[in-house]
Amino acid sequence: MEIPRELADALRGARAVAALTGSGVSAESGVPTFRDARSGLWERFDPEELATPEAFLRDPKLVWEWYSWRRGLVLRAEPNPAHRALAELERRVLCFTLITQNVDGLHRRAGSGNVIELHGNILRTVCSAERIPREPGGGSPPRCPHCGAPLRPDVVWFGEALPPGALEEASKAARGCEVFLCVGTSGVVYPAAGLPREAAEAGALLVEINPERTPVTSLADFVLRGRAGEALPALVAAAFSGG
Ligand code: BV8
Repeated sequence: MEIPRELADALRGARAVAALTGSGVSAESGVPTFRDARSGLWERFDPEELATPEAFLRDPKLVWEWYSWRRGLVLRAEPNPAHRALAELERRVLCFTLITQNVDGLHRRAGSGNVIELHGNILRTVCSAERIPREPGGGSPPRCPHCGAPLRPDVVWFGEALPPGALEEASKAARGCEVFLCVGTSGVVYPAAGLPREAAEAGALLVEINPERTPVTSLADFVLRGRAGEALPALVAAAFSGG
């Protein structure tokens, strides 16, 4: 993939860089994107319906099993070149912040350190009554050993607040960076989807990496129209290896 020289030079010269990732970054690891997480027996369910407190209250077993299916996919997945390129970028840039909407933990497994998980992590389980981490036992869903309430995945559902401080930290990184990469997200879920505009309005160079157009496209200074697993390694090579 051809990387504009101006973009490569800007990335190499940046003191602070931030990246917002969505499930498109994990697509090449075999983890279905959020809005595609309805394949197979989950075909007839709408992820936006299942990822809600109401769905869990109505049918905890169904929601728990959907997450167990997704957790299984994540545990079998490996970080792909997109995740690894972002971990490399963190090693190359003085101040790098990775803001992810993904709940699969693949950025940390690829070696990224400064990761803000805006929507939690599917591999952690909490008591649904206290939101305190608990080890899942058997059953579907398993019960909290202390209060008996059903356990739930430690993710942010629609209508729920983001983890305390996460959005403030992400917003600070967006406003303080010179280059903001928006990778593999449809840009429709707020408040995360507001970060690219916030970065651009604060003067950052905004780059979108996505095979498709999104609401971010019209704001972007550069658009790399392709897969993250191809574009990100090409971008890092062009900026830091003279590639
Ligand atoms: C909140 C965790 C308030 C769970 C998720 C009306 C207008 C505006 C906002 C709202 C509204 N009504 C309600 C809201 C708020 C709502 C919202 O934004 N709704 C949307 C749908 C309109 N937001 C919330 O509810 C948030 N909370 O506002 O709280 C509050 C405050 C105080 C106190 C109480 C309450 C919480 C939102 C978090 C929801 N949880 N996930 C789980 O995963 O099960 S969001 C979910 O969507 C995932 O985390 C996912 O990351 C996120 C965004 O989706 P994407 O990652 O972008 O994935 P998607 O499939 O959409 O797109 C994939 C993209 O990848 C595509 O563009 C594709 O082209 C691209 N792609 C594919 N392959 C590749 C690729 N790109 C690169 N390379 C590839 N190979």
